[in-house]
Amino acid sequence: MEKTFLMIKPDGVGRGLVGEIVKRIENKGIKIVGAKLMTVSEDLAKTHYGEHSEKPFFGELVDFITSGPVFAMVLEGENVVEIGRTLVGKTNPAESAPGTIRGDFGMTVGKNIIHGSDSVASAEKEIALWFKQEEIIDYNLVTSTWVY
Ligand code: RTP
Ligand code: MG
Repeated sequence: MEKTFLMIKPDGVGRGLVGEIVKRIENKGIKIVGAKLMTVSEDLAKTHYGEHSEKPFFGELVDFITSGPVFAMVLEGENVVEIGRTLVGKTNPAESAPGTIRGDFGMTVGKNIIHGSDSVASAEKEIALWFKQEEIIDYNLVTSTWVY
């Protein structure tokens, strides 16, 4: 089954939005198979956002993501990478539709509440970077019967 990586950024955790965001994920029918509150080292931040290392905002992005705890999650479900990005909304909250997490809670691109893997390949890389194998739990979610 497809997996993706979502991470509530320090602004989302600091504003007390973890429960609201987890509720949206559960309500959608997505299975949470890994979750942890954690601080992010500079190394981890730089590796995670490596594709942006030449961008002018890279330093700010690394400072931001290491500035407080994040809530990291591995999610599982059919087509969950694309569905996860749809729940998250567009990169810039100004372009994110109401009903999406960034559309409902974000104001600026620099503090946009949550990260979501942008492809199956990125999801695989990011899950391996952020989670140990034993932190990902295989179990049955009863509601799956009614979702698929
Ligand atoms: P993310 O990786 O965090 O899920 O965001 P994304 O795919 O929607 O957007 P991406 O292009 O990967 O950008 C990564 C993060 O960099 C920050 N950013 N700042 N100041 C700027 O113009 C700018 N552009 C991007 C955002 O916080 C974005 O989430
Ligand atoms: Mg991205």
